[in-house]
Amino acid sequence: MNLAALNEIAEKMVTPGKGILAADESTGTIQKRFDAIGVENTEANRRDYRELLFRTTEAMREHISGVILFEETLYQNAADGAPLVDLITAAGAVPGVKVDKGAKPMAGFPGETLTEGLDGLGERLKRDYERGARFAKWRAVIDIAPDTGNGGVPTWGAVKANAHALARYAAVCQAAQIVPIVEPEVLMDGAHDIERCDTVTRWVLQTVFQELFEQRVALEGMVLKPNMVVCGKKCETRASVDEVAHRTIAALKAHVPAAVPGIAYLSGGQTDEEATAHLDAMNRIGGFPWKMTFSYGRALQAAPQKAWAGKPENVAAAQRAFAHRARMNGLASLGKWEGRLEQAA
Ligand code: 5MM
Repeated sequence: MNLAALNEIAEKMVTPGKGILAADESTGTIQKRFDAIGVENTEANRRDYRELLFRTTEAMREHISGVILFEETLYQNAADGAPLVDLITAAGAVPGVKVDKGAKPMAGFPGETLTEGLDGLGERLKRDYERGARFAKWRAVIDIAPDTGNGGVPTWGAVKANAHALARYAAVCQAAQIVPIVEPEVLMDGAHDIERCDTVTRWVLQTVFQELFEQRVALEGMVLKPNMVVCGKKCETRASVDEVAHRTIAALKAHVPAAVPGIAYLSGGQTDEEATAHLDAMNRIGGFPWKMTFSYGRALQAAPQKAWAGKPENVAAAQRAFAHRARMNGLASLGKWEGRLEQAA
């Protein structure tokens, strides 16, 4: 493993003013997104949609440091035959690939999942590297649910198993000269309050970094993709932007070592503007040892998907919508976003 080279890629992924586009929806997830805009989920439509994003030249060049691809997209060509991965590289962004095989029901732990995909991972990474991928992503999913006589969720067994799988994945990536994005996502589904999200997020982060240490993962050669500390979607009380920012920074400061080059948050179902405002507030507060940016899926793509609706005549409008969100989040990564910029657009 060449740690200096891994660190260089990780630093590039969290370049101030830029962030990561998570365009790695699996076929089932993109089906849901396409259903919402009346688009058939064919390989050609998936290609056309992603190609329009990657060809949003200025936004890609100015505000996107890396793109997480679904395996299909990594090996797919644009309509003119050029590998899609080349469009990303030409824009100066780093291509990456989601290598987990999804969160599957965890045997013995009703209501919880364990992310799978370690079998054959080293071999897949070799091919992915040859195709141009320089980082990978693995998402562990931790749900929060009340105690209904079963002790509640998450359980220690599920937290520990998911953290261990994340750490093994990260170790295999680094051995293949690929920077691992380590994504432990505490879901915001449910009615839990922000205090509960805070407690679970801290527990999960602590466990993940313990496992990363035990599995000899070099923290300088990875990027962390966590959730922010937020209220559950169905919680009756809402937390202010300031509270989310302060709690998230405090949780991370307590449980994430300073050797990690950067934090790239997931949006997790927040509205586009919430995700931007929270990131901006954290960067305005500052005083932490890592770069803090975005690795958003929905919060970057909801607007362009709606604008596109599968129609070639809407491509320019979709690209404008994507460019706008990329610029807003780029500013948020610098703590320079203002709500009035949204209205102006
Ligand atoms: C883009 O969505 C990613 C893939 O999800 P599936 O494996 O379920 O298809 C997802 O992992 C995403 O990268 C992260 O959750 C961040 O996306 P959001 O929408 O939460 O910002």
